[in-house]
Amino acid sequence: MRTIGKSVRTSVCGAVLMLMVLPGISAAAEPGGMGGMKMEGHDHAAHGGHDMKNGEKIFSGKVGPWTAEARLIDMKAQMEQSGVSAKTAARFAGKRHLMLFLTDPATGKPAAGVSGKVVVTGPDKTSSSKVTLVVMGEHIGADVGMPTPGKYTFKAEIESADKKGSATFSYTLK
Ligand SMILES: [Cu+2]
Repeated sequence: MRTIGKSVRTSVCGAVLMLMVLPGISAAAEPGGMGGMKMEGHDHAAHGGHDMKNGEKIFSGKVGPWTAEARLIDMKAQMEQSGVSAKTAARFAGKRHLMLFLTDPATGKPAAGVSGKVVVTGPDKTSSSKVTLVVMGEHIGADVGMPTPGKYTFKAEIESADKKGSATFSYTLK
């Protein structure tokens, strides 16, 4: 914990990753704590640099009226690059940060006021989880657990005040 310092904050996605993951870490250190990752209500837009298109593109196409691109960031690799200790980086093993960039095709600008949910189904197909995508500057995103290799399917449902759309895409984790 103490090794998480300024170096993390200067990394591209680091500031936000930290804030998202820290509650989980501290809770895990306390017996009986909930390891949940509550993200609602957090001001992700305040963290600059998070919108750089890093990570791996896993989808591009239409989602309802929007042009969309989905990217996945390997959080452990990201942490390693940021110079934290191997022990700290190891806490992020099996976690990916999912980002969805939605653009208004008429203006080419990031769509405003969008939110969404994604159902992630893992390789065993018997378990799925639902994550809420929260606004993080120019994208909406969430952390997803992808602990085992295989094919993951993402079913995204996106909406704004008067529009909605959905898309399904998949990613094979090696
Ligand atoms: Cu994000």
